[in-house]
Amino acid sequence: MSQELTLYSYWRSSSSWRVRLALHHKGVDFTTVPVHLVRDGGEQHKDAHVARNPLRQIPTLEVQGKEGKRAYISQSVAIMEWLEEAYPDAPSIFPSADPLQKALTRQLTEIINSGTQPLQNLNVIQYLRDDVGVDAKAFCRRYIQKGLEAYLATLPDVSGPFSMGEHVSMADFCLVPQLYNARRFKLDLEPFARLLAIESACQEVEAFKKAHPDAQPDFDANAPA
Ligand SMILES: N[C@@H](CCC(=O)N[C@@H](CS)C(=O)NCC(=O)O)C(=O)O
Repeated sequence: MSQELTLYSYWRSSSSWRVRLALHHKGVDFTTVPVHLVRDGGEQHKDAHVARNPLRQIPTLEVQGKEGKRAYISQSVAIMEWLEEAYPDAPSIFPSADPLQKALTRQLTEIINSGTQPLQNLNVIQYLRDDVGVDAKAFCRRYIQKGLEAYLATLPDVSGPFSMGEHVSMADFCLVPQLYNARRFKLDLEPFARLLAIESACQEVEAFKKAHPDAQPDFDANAPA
């Protein structure tokens, strides 16, 4: 399938990073349109973006819909699953076609996607900090820790450097950005040696180099931590 894809993204958005990983892993060309999550109150709240993503989040992928109309897909996991189906001949985001291996990959994916990242998202931090008046960073750190503990405990007993064994997968696409966020929230990662070893293996893979926040067109070296 050949079509123009546009990714609405922010350089250090972990969910956008997952999608960049899947795109580079599959070798699919795309154009990045940065949506700055902080500047000017946050571009995710502008009408043009809300029309693309009513939850006021990124990523959103703009694709070719029916009869040449553009369509928008939000939710990083839905986007990665769409890529898998739209580009079946490109490298898979699953370790194998075996249904159990796919389910185990999705399980790890959801530990990050549903069980961890939403509890440390920007709008949650802003609400806790500005409206509730609690230590938002401590809250986020707690839930990132719980998420990573669950991920570690759930990892299958397989040989190979990646979460699902010999093949990089969608689970790794979620884990690596979440570890980056863990560092931003100053979580002690010492108890997570196996996760750090997976991260090191991933960092050697070309897709991970291309998708890294520092390599994005909107990367800002002076952004506050
Ligand atoms: N489940 C969603 C999560 C998307 C999400 O939380 N995006 C964050 C950046 S990583 C965002 O846009 N936050 C904006 C805000 O909180 O205002 C997905 O996987 O795409």
